[in-house]
Amino acid sequence: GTAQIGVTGLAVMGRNLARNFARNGYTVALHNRTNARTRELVESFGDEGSFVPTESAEEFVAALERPRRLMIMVKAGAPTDAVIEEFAPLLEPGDQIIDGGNAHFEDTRRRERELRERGIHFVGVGVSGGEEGALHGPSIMPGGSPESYDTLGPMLERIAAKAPDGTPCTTHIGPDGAGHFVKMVHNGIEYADMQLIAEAYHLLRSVAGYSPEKIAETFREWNTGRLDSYLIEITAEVLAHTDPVTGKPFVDVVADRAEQKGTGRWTVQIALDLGVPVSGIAEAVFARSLSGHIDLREASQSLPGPTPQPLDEADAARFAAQVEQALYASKIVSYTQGFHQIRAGGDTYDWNIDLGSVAAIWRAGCIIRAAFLDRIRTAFDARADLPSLLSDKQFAEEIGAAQDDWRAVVATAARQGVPTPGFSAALAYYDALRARRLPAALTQAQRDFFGAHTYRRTDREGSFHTLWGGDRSEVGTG
Ligand code: NBP
Repeated sequence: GTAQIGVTGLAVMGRNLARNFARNGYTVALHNRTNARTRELVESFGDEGSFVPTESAEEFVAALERPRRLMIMVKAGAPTDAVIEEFAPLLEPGDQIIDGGNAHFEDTRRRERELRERGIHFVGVGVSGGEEGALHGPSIMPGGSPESYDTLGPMLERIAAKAPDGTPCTTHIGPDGAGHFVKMVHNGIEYADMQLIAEAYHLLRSVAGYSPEKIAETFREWNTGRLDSYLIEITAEVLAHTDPVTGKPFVDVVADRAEQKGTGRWTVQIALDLGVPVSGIAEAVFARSLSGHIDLREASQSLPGPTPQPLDEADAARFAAQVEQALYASKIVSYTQGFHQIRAGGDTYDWNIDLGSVAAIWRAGCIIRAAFLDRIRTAFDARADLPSLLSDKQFAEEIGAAQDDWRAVVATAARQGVPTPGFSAALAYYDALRARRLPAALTQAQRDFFGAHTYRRTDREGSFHTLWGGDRSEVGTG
């Protein structure tokens, strides 16, 4: 065969990735369970590059140059296993199966292990950027063996988005499931970013009394500063949009129930297993879940809240500026938590992930792309063992400068009855990390009281237990 890569699964993502490879000069073999999709692609876009359409698994495999690179872009889960089982027996040692779907990283670890025994490189690749990204340049997070990256990497670098400094938004993240793990956390951070933006909108609407158009203007302005990002940009576009049917602001005619596909939930589930406090991401997942509980919400409509206190124009403008500070500070916390999770995953699974490179490849192509990520890259590049993003001098200074306004916003939200779980959780995280002493001392003492779970002391080594049911003397077990 002559094709440098083959793509099977030609729905929106697979089709656009195949076109992206072809537009970059590669010969691309095409395959899809339903052959009509393959024919459609060639009819509509065949002149964009060199395609080899095929209609059977055998024909597809035969079209690939050796060692073969076969990319799967089908629905994650059972369909991915079915496709692997269909193709693996047709492959030879040294060939690569590349899974660009949204697989759970534990599935990727299992598949990599099983295929390694058969001599096949299984490369789990996180792809972010939606269908537009897939066509014009996504952010690509490949795992798998370093050998597989030697030949696949340059191809991914060609089709990936380019950061403002020109570097491709892809890098070898680490072995087996590392790429899908990092993609998962990317999506968790995306949930948190979106929740924080939603809270800022809610406050500007309910407390400052701004119209959606005025809020769109505010976001456009924020997008010229340190919050410059894709999500802020599209938020302004959504808020400025008028529903053509009713003539009302579009945001007012959309049902207020946020759905989810699962990567945010996975991030939180895995964070719980790893023992990493990702409270901002968790609140974002819970906020979507709460919005969907219509029955609960309807049953609660008559619960009392505070009397609204409208702001005059000058106070509203001052408040909006404070909301920008709160949003920025909370965003720093979300990324601090997300990168903590990536480090913890890397340590647990021996992936040796370079955090600066992760920030670097999120600068373009993906949904959370933002000017801010270049600063995160700089922070981790300067010090790979940075205990936390909050220990970076520049971020520490910025969050310190924002904290008065951040507190004022959270206090106003509480007083005015506007839910801000993201802002509030981020502030609580910040204050808990700052605290010299946490009430965890009391929690641990309680655990010793009812369960003899023992405690450590501040003044001596060892573990201790107080005879709570007896004379309350202390026994050392250290
Ligand atoms: P879908 O997730 O909707 O999957 C449709 C494709 O899967 C079709 O090609 C379909 O073939 C194939 N397929 C299914 Br379903 N079951 C199959 C089976 N048992 N055997 C063989 N093929 C099967 O497509 P998508 O939205 O293009 O997404 C592809 C992957 O990329 C997913 O894993 C998704 O999570 C991931 N992803 C999506 C985005 C995005 O923005 N949409 C972004 C990043 C990653 P058929 O044509 O014969 O039905």
